[in-house]
Amino acid sequence: MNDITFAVLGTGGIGRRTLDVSKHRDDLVPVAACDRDGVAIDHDGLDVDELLAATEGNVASDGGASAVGEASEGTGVAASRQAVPTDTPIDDVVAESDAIDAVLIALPNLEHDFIPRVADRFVAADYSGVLVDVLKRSRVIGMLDDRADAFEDRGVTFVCGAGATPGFLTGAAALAAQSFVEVEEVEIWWGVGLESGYRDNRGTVREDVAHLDGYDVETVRGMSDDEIEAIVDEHDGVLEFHDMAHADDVLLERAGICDAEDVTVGGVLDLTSDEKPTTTTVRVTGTTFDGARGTNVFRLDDATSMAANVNGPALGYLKAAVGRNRAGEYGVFGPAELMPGF
Ligand code: IKT
Repeated sequence: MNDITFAVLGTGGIGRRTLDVSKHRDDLVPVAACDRDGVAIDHDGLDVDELLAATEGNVASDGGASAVGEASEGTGVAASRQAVPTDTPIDDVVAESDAIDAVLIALPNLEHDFIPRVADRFVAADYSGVLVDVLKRSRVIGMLDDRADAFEDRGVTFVCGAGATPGFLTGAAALAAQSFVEVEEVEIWWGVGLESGYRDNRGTVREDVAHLDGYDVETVRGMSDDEIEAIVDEHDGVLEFHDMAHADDVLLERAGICDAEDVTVGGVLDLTSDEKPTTTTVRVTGTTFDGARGTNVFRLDDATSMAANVNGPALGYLKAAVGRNRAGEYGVFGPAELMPGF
């Protein structure tokens, strides 16, 4: 495959880390990055080390799961010598998108339709390339499906939910299901250890706290850092989640693997240690053509970090989508329909 030029919208945990991880692949050329106050564009390839160093310490360092990074006023991307301050960062990238193969949308979904509306701006500018998001919530998938015709008309290949869950682990479930003619249950169970605690991982922790009983995205958005920290302290720094409303269920159903109601997502987040509090596993139970009932298990090594397990797959899905796009396949794809190719 020819080199892939890509842009990153947002330089929170995922934006920064995908830029960093992309340095390990010569065929991935980051050409644009932005946050709410600045944009850096270089079609020959950004100097990622300079960009990350210039912005270091300005954002929560959460290595993986959240697109949210809290840049202090005037100190984000614009601090890089490759960047300029701007009030219109996304439009600035859209204006250059003719020369960009893929765009990773690593922005918080501020309003529930924020990311679909970002996609609209690329479509309106006649962009024909790849868009990738790392969203967790199911309702956004439907909004993207509503836009499938527009994507197909323009030549856009959109991959939604391309992180770990949904993402890598959804894809693993789809693969593990291949032994079975009937899938009964898919259980995704993750473990993440982040000793640096809440203040360094605000985006990720907030996103997860919203899944605890009695909380949702809106209530958590209105909570102060002290309030979130109080919840973390109440749990002695170890939060356990069950039946998380992650889009793995609808993404597996749309790929024809099983019914959404047969999928559960849960896990443990330990903010007191870098060790995973539990091994990340995907268990797929089903029946084979010859009548055996079994459970196929996909397991991540405890040594692999959340940052590795979110950002490698995000770039892997981006590369796979560029392959599809170059082959003329457009529309909306989930992580159970493509094999990531980092
Ligand atoms: C996500 O970003 O996909 C969700 C986060 C879980 C990541 C799982 C990583 C597994 C591992 O590294 O073993 C969490 C729900 N915020």
